[in-house]
Amino acid sequence: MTEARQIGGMQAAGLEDHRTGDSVETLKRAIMDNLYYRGARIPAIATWNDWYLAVAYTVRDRIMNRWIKTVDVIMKKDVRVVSYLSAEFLMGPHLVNNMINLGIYKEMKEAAAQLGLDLQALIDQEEEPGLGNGGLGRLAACFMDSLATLEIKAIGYGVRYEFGIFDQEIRDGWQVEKTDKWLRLGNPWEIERPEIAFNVNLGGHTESSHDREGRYRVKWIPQRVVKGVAYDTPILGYRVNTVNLLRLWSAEAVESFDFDAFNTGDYYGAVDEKIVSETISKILYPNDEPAKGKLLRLAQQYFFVSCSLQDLIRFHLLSGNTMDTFHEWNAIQLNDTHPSIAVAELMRLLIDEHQLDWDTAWHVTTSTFGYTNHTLLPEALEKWPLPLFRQVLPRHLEIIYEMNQRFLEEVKQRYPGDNERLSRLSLIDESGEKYVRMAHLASVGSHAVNGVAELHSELVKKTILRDFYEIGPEKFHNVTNGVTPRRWMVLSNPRLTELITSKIGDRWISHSAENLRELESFAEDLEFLLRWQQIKRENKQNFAAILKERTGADVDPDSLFDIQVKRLHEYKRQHLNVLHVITLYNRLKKNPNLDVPPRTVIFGGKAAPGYFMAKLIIKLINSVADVVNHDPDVAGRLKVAFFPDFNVKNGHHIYPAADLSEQISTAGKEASGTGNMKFSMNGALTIGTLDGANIEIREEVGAENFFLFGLTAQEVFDLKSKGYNPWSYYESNAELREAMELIRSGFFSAGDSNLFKPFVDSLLYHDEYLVFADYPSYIESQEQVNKAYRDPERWTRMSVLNVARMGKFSSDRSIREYSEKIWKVEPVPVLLK
Ligand code: F58
Repeated sequence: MTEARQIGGMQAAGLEDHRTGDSVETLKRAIMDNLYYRGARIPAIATWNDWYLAVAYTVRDRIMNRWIKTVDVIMKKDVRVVSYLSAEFLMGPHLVNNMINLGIYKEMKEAAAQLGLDLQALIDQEEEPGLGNGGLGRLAACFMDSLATLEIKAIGYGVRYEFGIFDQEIRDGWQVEKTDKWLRLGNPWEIERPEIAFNVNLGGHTESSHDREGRYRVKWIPQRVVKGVAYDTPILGYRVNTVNLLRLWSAEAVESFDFDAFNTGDYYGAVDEKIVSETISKILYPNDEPAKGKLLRLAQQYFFVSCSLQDLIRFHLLSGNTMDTFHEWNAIQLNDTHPSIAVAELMRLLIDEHQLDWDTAWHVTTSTFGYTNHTLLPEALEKWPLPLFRQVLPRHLEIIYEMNQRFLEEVKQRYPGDNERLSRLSLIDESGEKYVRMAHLASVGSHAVNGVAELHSELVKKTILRDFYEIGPEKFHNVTNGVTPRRWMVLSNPRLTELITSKIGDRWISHSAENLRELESFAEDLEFLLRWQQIKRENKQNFAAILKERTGADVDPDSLFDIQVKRLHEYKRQHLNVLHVITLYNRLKKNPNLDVPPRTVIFGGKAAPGYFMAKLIIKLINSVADVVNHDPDVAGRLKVAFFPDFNVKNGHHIYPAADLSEQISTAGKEASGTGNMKFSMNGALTIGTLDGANIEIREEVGAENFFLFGLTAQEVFDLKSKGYNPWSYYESNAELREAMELIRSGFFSAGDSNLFKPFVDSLLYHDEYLVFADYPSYIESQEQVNKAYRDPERWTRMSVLNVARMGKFSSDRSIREYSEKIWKVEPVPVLLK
């Protein structure tokens, strides 16, 4: 039993309260009680969901005491709290994670079994909260796990979207989007707090005046007011007592009915008002695309930011503080620019609502915020058309103008006459149609700016924020991303976890960076390697069964599982992978005796609903799969599958089953990547470019344990500057021509040569992401993969060394770095006595 549990709750007093105790008997009774008293159900008529809820509440009850004690600690001690502001939190299912973090998984499994229930089936019953698009939202979730595990007191603030990321179905090879109704069967993890609610103004105009002391004052007369209501989810750390808070805001009408309208008989008009207000938190934007004029999205961002800041201020004042010390007790991290309106909102709250002068407010604001950038893609940088911005946030625009004027004045002093620099640095883009530049706002309003991997952080300084770097280089940091080993190893890969723990103990689970390397000493132990291989085989078998059930595809667990799962985007180059598949197919057709190991190439990932090319690439993958999988000439040698609806839950089964991890983005485009880490931690070897965190992964695991190919970021830049011509690569490579010709001719589309024309043309005439340029070296690297896989002992050793050397990529390490470099916070343990 762990230390935390020995001193846990009622047990300390020698009582096995059925509300909190951990023994099998107690858990059984608690489940039955929850089924009866919370669910109003008896076993005879209970559905799976009824049982799931009963088990979930039983687990939740065991978190409550720790949660309340954590709040106590924050209230009593003077603790600096981290607030992580993020438009997305892609948390994944809570039940199994909480059982693992509490340390009651085994007991619960036994309790369920004694009640005639299969715990795994109950775990599968949970609908995951898909409140994020991909890497950025999932990073926020890993960070929440690490913050709690490190006992850093933190709050995650975001939006309680009624509909999260769409569910993906594949019909006739195409992606079809289905609304995600995650709340349909109830959510046992959240607690509604109707009394924690704030009004948020939108639209309207401002009026200025002077107060009695002659100070300039501005009043915002909004066009509408919506109310944000808090929904709290406890986030428990691994085997500690700290339970942090995920507070998501849901939008409601200020009054349920507009009584005036109601009294005059306009019943429908009154209800309309309610519907419009609720729209704000209705749906997560599934966009990977240009962040252009979407009024509702700006309102959504402002809505959750304003509620969160008002909440923090309320808490700060409640503790007897004054607003000029807000930054001493609060560190707020902006997860990309989506919450960056917070800079202007905090200024507004401090000046308009709390009467601070500009300079004090500015000092408080800039000392509070840190900003993390997650992308260099120009089309993904948020900017809001000025008229739209004014329409939604008239007061904030005034504040931004004032900020800009003061800021540019300083720049002028430093670089007299450099007007170009001024226009580059201005918070307002005036080069054509006018825009508010959100990355500029976040940079000016924060004391720290960071990228998410070493290369990315360097490129941030050299490209999009270069002028800001020149003004204040000390502001810029790198914090390389990480992922939580609790979810991505312990929960997803119990077999591997057990093997590792049997050799080096379990400290690595919370101290990966320090302990996982001890595994290296087993890399020569043949018995160990054999067990390692068996585990991979079992994981592949398990995943193959799921794939079969979801898609009907039969795949051979003895073949090399070559997997690429991530959002569909041209820069991630799923199509480069497809070109390899077709090349391999052609080679096998020509030479049936070709000495290559059997391969199963698996893809998964969602495309933004409006991203035509990404959707066409999904269709292409499925079309190629259709031909390849039905061709008897390559049977048993090559298979292709598209796994639908890639999400956190599915990821649990996918990463542990991979032999080869595809991390093949154009160098300089993938800020970090985090899937790359999840694969490698589960013993997959990586084929990848020198992009994002791949570079650091390769440094850690060793160049000899990584399949490298492709141009470097510098070479990509140089090639593009001198003028890249995809044709020349096409013409000089026969296998590339052959592969493209099959697609063009309609070979994969029943003779329809129109279907993939946009795809073929885009590569032949533009090839924005240098697929053709990297093709030869990718193919050659895949040959190295084949060679290595042919030698199981060598492959397995490489796999062990990958896992052993991935400790750096635990999100615990990332959070420690943020804590030291940016937030200046330290762990504060929670005791239950
Ligand atoms: C991702 N960004 C980066 N954005 O692409 C990836 O390299 C990085 O590892 C990860 O962040 C974490 O740092 C990302 O996922 C989004 O999902 C946007 C959310 C808002 C709408 C547009 C996409």
